[in-house]
Amino acid sequence: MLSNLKPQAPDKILMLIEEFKADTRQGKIDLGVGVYKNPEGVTPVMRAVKAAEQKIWQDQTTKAYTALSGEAEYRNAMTRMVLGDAPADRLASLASVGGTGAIRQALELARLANPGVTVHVSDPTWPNHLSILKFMGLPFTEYRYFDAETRGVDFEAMKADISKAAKGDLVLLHGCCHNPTGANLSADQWDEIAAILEKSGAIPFIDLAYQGFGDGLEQDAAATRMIAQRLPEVLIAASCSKNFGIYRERTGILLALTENSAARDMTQGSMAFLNRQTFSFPPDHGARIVSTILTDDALAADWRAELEDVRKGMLELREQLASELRNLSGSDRFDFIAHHRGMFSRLGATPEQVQKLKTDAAIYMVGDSRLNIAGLNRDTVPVLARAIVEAGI
Ligand code: PLP
Ligand code: TYF
Repeated sequence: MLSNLKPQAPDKILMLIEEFKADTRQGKIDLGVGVYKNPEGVTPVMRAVKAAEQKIWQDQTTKAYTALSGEAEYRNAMTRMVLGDAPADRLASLASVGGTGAIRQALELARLANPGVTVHVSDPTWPNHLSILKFMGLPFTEYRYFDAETRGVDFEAMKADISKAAKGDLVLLHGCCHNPTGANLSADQWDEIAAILEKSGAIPFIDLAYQGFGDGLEQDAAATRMIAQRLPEVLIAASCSKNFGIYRERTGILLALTENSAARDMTQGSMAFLNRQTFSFPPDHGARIVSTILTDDALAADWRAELEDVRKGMLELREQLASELRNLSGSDRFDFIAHHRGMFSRLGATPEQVQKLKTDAAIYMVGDSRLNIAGLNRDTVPVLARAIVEAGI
């Protein structure tokens, strides 16, 4: 049986990690996988996470099973973090295996409710969105998003394509910090998207993997909250991997806003069922870290302060890189780097130019010219800027 298996396409972002490790050159720079790194190149355990783990270690008296949907304390705390004052009578929630697990369960839920569901995704989007959709055999279509000229959003094209989504289709939107481009909608543009969805009856499915990495914890949730207020049905897949720095704990949540409380109860039951079919109880440790932090004023304040430092550090690097490139190139054509938000910016370089950066300068970024801003520090920004100009980008 197993000899019938065929090779699966590898994950190009994860392959870069191995390629980078194998490079023996001094001063090599890793701008590949989307993991936050401090100026020393370390992905730290956040202070509040350490403190929460200590508290859990001291206070926890059992490791018995929790609940299929995850602990209520975690789900309530995350609901508050993502949605603020959520319409609780319409809200179902499910602890998931990372943000990816929430995406998968959201798609499973949509398919359960509507077996022919079509999903609209941005062009480009996070490659795992596409690979999960293909694996599940769900029909999907891409809406135009990135303007290769300005490196911003091609909003007119996006609106035209999203207007084609039919009632009951899912429209997958990045809630903030678009991956891989770094280009995001303004608040007014979000309003226009909400109006289009209100009109068509297509259902927003928001992937929120970088809350707190863009304009701030509250600001990054603003679009999601506005959509949740306005649309009758909304799916939200949120990840705690980045903003709590607990990548390997696999902590995420699926939030589903339903039309009424009867639909909420049915949805909640279906979501618990989906967990049971997949892995039974969701992982608890990361979720408990998050709820311990969010329900303790001092820990929450310390976590928010550290997250703000992380966010501001990335913004400073953006400003520095844009300014170096302005000086070196004698033009403002790289200013988009300062306007982008989150960990990533898509440079708009050709695959050959990306390869040249790797070969000539030992600078690693994803083949589509996505770079991880957090892979830089004050000293490596000028190195990158020079290499970008030398590669003719
Ligand atoms: N969605 C996007 C756009 C992402 O970039 C990520 C990545 O890390 C995720 C979802 C899910 O992350 P995780 O499953 O590690 O929580
Ligand atoms: O886009 C990224 O780099 C992050 C991390 O299969 C990631 O989202 C990349 C690939 C993958 C899982 C996570």
